Amino acid sequence: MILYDSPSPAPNPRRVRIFAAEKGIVLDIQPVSLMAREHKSTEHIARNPLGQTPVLELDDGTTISESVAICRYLEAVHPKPPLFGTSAVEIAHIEMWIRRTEFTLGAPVRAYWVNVHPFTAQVVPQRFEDFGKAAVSQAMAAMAVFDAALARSTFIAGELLSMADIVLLSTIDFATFIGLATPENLTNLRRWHSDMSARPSASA
Ligand SMILES: N[C@@H](CCC(=O)N[C@@H](CS)C(=O)NCC(=O)O)C(=O)O
Repeated sequence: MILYDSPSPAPNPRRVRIFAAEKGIVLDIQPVSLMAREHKSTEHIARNPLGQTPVLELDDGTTISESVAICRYLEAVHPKPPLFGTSAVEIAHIEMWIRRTEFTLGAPVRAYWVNVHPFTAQVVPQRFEDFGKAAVSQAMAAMAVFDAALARSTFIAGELLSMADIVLLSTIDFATFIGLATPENLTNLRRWHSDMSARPSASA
C-alpha cells in the first residue's frame, strides 16, 4: 500500500501515519509537496479529485482519500488493536468525538488558517478576514468542551486510545502551529496532549 503523504504540519496525512504506527502497519510513503503544489498536479488529481493529501493506494490501484476513511480501511484489514471501538457504545462514542473534533474545532481552525494566517495569503484567492477572526472564539469554545470531557476520562472517547484521540491530536497540534494554542487553564486537555505527544506514534 502506498500512502501519498505530506509532512507535518499538514494534519490530515499525519493522522494516517499515527494510526498506522499504533497498529504496527508499514506503509510505502510517497511524499507529495504542498509547498511545490504537487497535490494539484494532474497525476495527483487523478488519485483524488479534491487535490488533497492523504491518499492511500492499494496494490490493485484502488485509491482511498479522506484520512478517517483511510484509517477505517486500515482498521478493517488490521483489526488489532481496535482503534474505532468494538462494542456498540464504544463505536458510537468514538464516532461522536471524531465528528465533534472535525466540526467544532477543525472547521474554525481551518477558517482561521485560510482567511487570516499569513502563510495562506498567496494561495487563497479570496479571503474573509472577519470570518476567520470570528473562528478563534469558536475554536476556544470547542477546546473547553474537550477539556471538560478529559476531566472524566483518560482518552477523549473513554478509557481506550482511539481514532478520536488521533484526530484531536492532529487538530490541536495544527491549531498550535498556526497560533491557536490550547489555553493554560485547560489543564485536562493539556494533560491529555502531553500523554498523547509522549507516545512513539506521535512523531510518525
Ligand atoms: N477531509 C480531508 C482533508 C484533507 C486536507 O485538507 N488535506 C490538506 C493537507 S493536511 C491538503 O491537501 N490541503 C491542500 C488543499 O486543500 O488544497 C481528510 O481528512 O483527509
